[in-house]
Amino acid sequence: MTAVSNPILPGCYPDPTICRVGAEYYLVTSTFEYFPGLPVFRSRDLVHWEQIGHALDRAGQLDMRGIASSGGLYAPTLRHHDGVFWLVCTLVDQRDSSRGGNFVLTATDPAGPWSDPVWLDEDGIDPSLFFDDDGRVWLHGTRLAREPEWHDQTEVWLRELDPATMRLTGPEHVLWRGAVLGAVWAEGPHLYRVDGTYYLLAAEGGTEFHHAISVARSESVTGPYVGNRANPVLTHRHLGRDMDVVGVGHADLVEAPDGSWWAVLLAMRPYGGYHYNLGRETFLVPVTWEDGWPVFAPGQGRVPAVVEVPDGVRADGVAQGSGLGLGAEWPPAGPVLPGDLRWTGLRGPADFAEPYGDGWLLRVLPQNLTDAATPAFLGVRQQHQDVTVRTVLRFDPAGPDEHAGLAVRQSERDHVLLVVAGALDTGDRRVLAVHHRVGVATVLGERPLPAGDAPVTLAVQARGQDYVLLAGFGEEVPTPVATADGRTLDSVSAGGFLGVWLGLVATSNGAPSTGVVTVERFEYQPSV
Ligand code: 6LW
Repeated sequence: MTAVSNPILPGCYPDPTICRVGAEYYLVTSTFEYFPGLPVFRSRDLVHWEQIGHALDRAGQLDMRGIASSGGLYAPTLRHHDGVFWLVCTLVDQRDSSRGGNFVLTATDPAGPWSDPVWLDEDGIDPSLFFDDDGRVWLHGTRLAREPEWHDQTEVWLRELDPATMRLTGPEHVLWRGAVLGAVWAEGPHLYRVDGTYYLLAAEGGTEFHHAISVARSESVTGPYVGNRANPVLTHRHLGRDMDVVGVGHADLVEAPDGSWWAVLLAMRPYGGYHYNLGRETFLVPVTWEDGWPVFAPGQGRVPAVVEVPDGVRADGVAQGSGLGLGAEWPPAGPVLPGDLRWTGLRGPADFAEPYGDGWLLRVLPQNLTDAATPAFLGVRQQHQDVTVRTVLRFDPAGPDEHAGLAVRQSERDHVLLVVAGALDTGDRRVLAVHHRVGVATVLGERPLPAGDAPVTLAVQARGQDYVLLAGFGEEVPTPVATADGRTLDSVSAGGFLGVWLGLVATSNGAPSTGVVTVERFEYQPSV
């Protein structure tokens, strides 16, 4: 038996999808405008996870240029059949609905390389795949209802997919519109076949406070599907907003070698008021079956804080000890080295960055974080409520508009900067703290830097919803320049679907530049 603390993937890892191939479990989550996208994780026990790659990781594989924040890669579904991994997903451009759509990637090695996208001619979001025992393949997904009875009513559709041509064939079937009268956003659908019966699992209520999971079943894959009278089979919406975990929904099921069943799903952990800066995270929930229906978190009816995972979840059945799972060991504290898969940029490869020892050489680009582009930004998810990120860098700005340092990012319109900048009136340098809030930039504080080429240490110390911005010159202990209010940086305040990223930024704010920033190191240090 191994105990694992929930979430099993802390930080912005939403819309989890899982499958098992022999002794290995694989899991993928959505990543929106971040690149590389669609991280692929592997585990042998549902407790300890390691990232093995990204499904979208090369230039030219998918054009995400201009995609606004919280657009991009929505909920994926990962499945495996006859030696091939299939990943279906949606590219969403919220400003141009004629762009993007549902696509499928395939790979024989889940660590990659993955294929280029094959576009599927069905609209909507949250595509999923089901490989039936008769060899037929069924694509399903969710879309706004063609004939809605109320606002935001959606419908789950189903059509057969010819795997040879990747074309949809045969008639379309509408399977489900949600369990509850007035249900909105029936989404994240997944089909399974258990003991000969077809099951449809779907989220509803929307991916915020009212999120829930419902299930229906049928003797035919094309329906009709009958909802479980126990629906919603899991939600936290009736527990109120003061709960430690809220927004439970968007689940995917997997059967372990010992015949036990498990669900991965998303939820949020509010703190400092109803704000969840870590975003929608991946949680693990045990599932049993009663009267031909799945029971989520039996005996508890809520996402457990700690999950006891039996050894039979491993194909070899070998106990892994009682150590807590990934949440206690990952992400590792300390330097985030250039090869770490946690690094992500925006909308395309980080061609501006070159590994340099334990750090980076960053070219200063005209684009900045207010642009829906690929600015010189590299970051990692904030995965802990209380954490300090620190960088030591050398940068000689060519003028007051050249900035390089740390960023706390939610979106183009909502982010905080702590940067080294050229002084306004002399050739010296300064440290500048700026809060971009709903697109309006406010200077939170600034401090002149002494002359000299000693490195500058910048740090962001997140303590609850206080993001303390510190700076030090040379050997000085960094001291506070300003404090930013984190409650403005989560999706409750800023909208969208993302948690906070903490990272490096280098920009000339629209002007051409030949500047280069030497980042000696970047450290991620959770507070114990
Ligand atoms: C995703 C939908 C959802 O496509 O939010 O959690 C959307 N539910 O299923 C973006 O993550």
